[in-house]
Amino acid sequence: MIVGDHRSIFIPELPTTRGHRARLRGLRCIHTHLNDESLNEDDLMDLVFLRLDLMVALQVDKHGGAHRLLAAHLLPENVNGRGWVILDPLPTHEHILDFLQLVHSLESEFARKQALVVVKGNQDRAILVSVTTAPRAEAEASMQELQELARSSGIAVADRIIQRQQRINSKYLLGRGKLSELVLRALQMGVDLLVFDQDLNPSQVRSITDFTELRVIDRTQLILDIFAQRAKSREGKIQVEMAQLNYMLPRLVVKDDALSRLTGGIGGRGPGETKLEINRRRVRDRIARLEKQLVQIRKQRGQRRGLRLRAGLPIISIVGYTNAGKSTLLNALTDSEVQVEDRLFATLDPASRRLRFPRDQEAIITDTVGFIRDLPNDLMEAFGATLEELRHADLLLHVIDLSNPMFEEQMLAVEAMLEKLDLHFIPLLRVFNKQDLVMDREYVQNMCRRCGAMAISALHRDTLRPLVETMEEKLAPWEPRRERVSV
Ligand SMILES: Nc1nc2c(ncn2[C@@H]2O[C@H](COP(=O)(O)OP(=O)(O)OP(=O)(O)O)[C@@H](O)[C@H]2O)c(=O)[nH]1
Ligand SMILES: [Mg+2]
Repeated sequence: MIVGDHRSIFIPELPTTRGHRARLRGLRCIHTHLNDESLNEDDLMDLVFLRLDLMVALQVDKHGGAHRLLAAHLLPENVNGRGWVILDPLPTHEHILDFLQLVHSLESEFARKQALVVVKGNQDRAILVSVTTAPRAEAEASMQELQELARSSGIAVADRIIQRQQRINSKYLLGRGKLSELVLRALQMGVDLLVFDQDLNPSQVRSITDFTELRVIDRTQLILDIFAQRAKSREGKIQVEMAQLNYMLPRLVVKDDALSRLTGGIGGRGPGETKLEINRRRVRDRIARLEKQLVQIRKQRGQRRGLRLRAGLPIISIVGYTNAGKSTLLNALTDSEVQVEDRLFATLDPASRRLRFPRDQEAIITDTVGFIRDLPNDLMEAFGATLEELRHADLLLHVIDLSNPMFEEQMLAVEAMLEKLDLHFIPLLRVFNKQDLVMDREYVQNMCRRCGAMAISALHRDTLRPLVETMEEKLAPWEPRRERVSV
């Protein structure tokens, strides 16, 4: 029971009686309207944002008696572009609506519609959202990649929404109207997670979580989540946790419950073992502790690398966009069985193998973590050390997935990143992979000529011979550098 004044009432945080964020809340709001006013915009917004079972306004006459009842409820499916319906006004003295029956049938209709989104087990389901000023084609391509990222992290994608805007508001990413449509869509699809293609700043997160209980994450958090799931080595795990904490730190000003949703991430997985009620100081302490451990681990790795370098062999590093086929190529070249998967960031921990060339020359060949466009800065720093290994390479094999429509963008993104890492002085060989998926031979040859690349198919070893020969040629004048021997 809430008492307000003649203009408004203040609705506090409400309990969720039916226990799930993707269901109606189990509460009706019944309130009075003076001046014969009908259900207004605010009433309908409350209906949506609070997921009420029913919004009822009682019109009160000048003697204080209720005489008409106005009611609205949500719909499992939009009708004429609207996700709610206002029932015909009812005189209060009449025997009215069987509310329980109404909400019961509504709920089962919602459940039926939600079941249309196919999920495995208790997989998270999400709506992907892009709010962007980019041209449609670019926004679509980026959305496609976001979908791949979601799939790789084990999220079922219920819907994708691209909202193109003239200008992005740095405070509110979406207006209240748009946001209410999104929240309703989420309810209709049984979704309680929104994944944004754009990185959200703290006030944008708040402008959404202030209105809805949906969990909200952005592309960076999604990438971090994939890394968290896939990191196997101790070093990898520490690096990911550090990146997550660093990402979270400036966002800790967000109000508490929004925070727990923000940091709750996907499926309630927080960063590492860390509890959700962490405060900033504890986060900083934790980061400091992890940094110390990292230094320790890297010292040991430095020694290992020393051993390998002393073997006096040239080093070839395979680099490239994630899912380009780097690990597959390493396997094919060296007869190994490094894990290969059709998902983004299958490889996190670099693997090294020996490679013997036909003319008896030998080399060390290493697989690396995949690159991605706009790699989150926190991760970039965290993985800087892994990529540090690349500094010792004598040759970079840049593997590019020629069958991906965005291959040129991906190629340039990787090479820009190499430049940022100051690695552009190392000889680089562009390799167009997955040529078997490109039907047009002439196109392949043209592209090779244009980009100075060699076409292969890592799945078909017979296509690798020219590549192996070229690699050997490029390494032919190789001699151990003095610093190597002295490591
Ligand atoms: N058709 C075809 N598929 C390929 C080829 N090379 C790799 N693939 C497939 O592409 C997918 C990704 O291969 P990976 O070797 O895991 O790619 P990666 O570059 O190591 O990826 P990350 O480690 O995730 O960055 C797998 O499903 C491979 O089977 C190829 O030449 N042709
Ligand atoms: Mg790999």
